Amino acid sequence: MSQTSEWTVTGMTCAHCVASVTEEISGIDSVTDVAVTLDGGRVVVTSATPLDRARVEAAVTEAGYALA
Ligand SMILES: [Cu+2]
Repeated sequence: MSQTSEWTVTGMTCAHCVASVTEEISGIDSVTDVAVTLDGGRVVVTSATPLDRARVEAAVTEAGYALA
């Protein structure tokens, strides 16, 4: 059964930012879908198991952005 979690990412300004965040979060183990909305920085992540904030934060930081 998949889990959905919502996060807010700050610092994204264009489609390139969205692509970077999507790519990094997609690389987290168990993540099956990532939907990023540039306006507002809303990120909805679908994963096979619950995600730790720390793992999402690490991916977002790796992409060059910050988790609110
Ligand atoms: Cu950008």
